Amino acid sequence: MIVGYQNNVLGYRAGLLQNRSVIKAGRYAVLEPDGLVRNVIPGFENCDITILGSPKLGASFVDYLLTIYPEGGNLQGFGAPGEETLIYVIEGALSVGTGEQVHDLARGGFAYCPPGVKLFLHNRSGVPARAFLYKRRYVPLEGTTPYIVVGDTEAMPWTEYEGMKDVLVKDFLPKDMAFDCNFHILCFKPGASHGYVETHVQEHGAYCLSGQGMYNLDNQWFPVQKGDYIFMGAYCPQACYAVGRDEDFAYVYSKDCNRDVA
Ligand code: UGY
Ligand code: MN
Repeated sequence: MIVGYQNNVLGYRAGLLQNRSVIKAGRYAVLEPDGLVRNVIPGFENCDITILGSPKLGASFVDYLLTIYPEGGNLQGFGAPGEETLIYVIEGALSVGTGEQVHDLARGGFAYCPPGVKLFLHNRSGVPARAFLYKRRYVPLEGTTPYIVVGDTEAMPWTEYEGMKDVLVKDFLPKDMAFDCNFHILCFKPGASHGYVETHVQEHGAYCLSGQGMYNLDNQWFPVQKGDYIFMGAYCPQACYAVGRDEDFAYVYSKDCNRDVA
């Protein structure tokens, strides 16, 4: 009886000590919010900050998830020499400095800083804010210079993604060869899907903003939902469809672009 009882307790614990996160380093990863831990990163004060995608996973970039408490942020400036950075506000409001200029960003707002321009973050709103942060070593292109871009994705119109009426996209950065990456929001109406399984050299780090979907990564299917992070490495086959009737499945993601492979 006692052994049986212990087995039940162990079985119960094993059931609890399990989540949906999957790691295939270099290929793909799904990180669900349960199990994410706080990291301590120089320069960030009064924040919960978690490193998501990183070179340790096979990414050429680093993605972070941030909760910035009142008066918290990064007042020293983020972005080492040669690095580009981008912040996207998921929830709440943030004062964001791009070098000398300060912008008040609300949900959906973003700021891109090219190398040499530091990104300053300060939550002056009195309530916590949540944000998705990115950095990557910029790949220069002779004759071009990337520049600061600040925008509001909530005010941007949707456009059809690859001619599909039920898959919509917003692009953050201008079409300009100076940029070696871009950010997008991709939105799948209930039941909508990619038109084919993409297989490409570019990498993605994606944060799910709403809804639920099934994601094909390297020809295995995974359930994903709002709050999950997905890393897709170079050449990782990828496609998804939205699940549910009421809510769109949408994610914000990065994609390298406009450069040859060294
Ligand atoms: O832009 C893209 O490559 C995008 N459609 N990929 C993706 O959603 N997995
Ligand atoms: Mn893709």
